[in-house]
Amino acid sequence: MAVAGDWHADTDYAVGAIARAGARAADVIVQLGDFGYTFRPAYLDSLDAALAEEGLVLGFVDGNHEDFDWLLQQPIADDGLRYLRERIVHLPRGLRWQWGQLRCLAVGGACSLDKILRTPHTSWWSQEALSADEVGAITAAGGAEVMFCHDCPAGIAVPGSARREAGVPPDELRATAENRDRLRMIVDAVRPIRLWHGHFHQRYQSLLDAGDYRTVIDGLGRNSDPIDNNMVVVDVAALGRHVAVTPASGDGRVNPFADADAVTPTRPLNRVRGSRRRGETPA
Ligand SMILES: [Mn+2]
Repeated sequence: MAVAGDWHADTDYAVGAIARAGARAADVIVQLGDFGYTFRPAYLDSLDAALAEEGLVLGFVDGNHEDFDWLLQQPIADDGLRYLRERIVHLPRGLRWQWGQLRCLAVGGACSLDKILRTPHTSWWSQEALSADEVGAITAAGGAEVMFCHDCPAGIAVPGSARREAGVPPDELRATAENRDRLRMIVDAVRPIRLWHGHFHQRYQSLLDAGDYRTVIDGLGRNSDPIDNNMVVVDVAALGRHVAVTPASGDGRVNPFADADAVTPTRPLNRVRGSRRRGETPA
């Protein structure tokens, strides 16, 4: 699968990303929100045509910059998806599905830091934030191995936060923190091994070590970033073997050299076991 960060309704960038996902032999694209903004028909049509060209389907979680008044009016089909086009589906908050052995969960939403500059129902929508009801329903529905989100759960220091939050009114910082707290409550209940998110427009990877579970967190960049910062292509079958979630041998420390998946040695190392290919590469 290809996983892509924010596109902000940027047709050229999104079409380029879809072509890149096709060239990388991805079978499906999961986009992490700030996908459509006002969902212009021309944007959706262009992406649908590009997806058809590559034989791909795209599912997106909602971000914060989406016209929720329109999006949430679109019907949900029997399979739980909102079909905006033949090959473009919205993954509603709390949607669960299974790919191979992996149980997957979509949790969109985040709070806008620039709300003060925006107009309700025109460029800002209150439905952007996770509600307590949504948190309750999702946490009650059990575990999953993989989560696709727009926001990042509390407890992770996303690079660039100080710059991003400079000058933001305290009320909005509080709302932002509350949404991240709510997402963390979901993560504590779901205990995924991997979580991808957008929203912060930063490509980075971090480990959420909650003591009794660990989650590898991947943040992805935005449109206008180099494509490798916006999109990664991941071998779904190899997801459970990430070096940071695979129990390390012996003392329990995470040591890349203790796992043959993590390195391609130029000369034999006595701990290399077999020749498994590392399952994940940058886009
Ligand atoms: Mn964004």
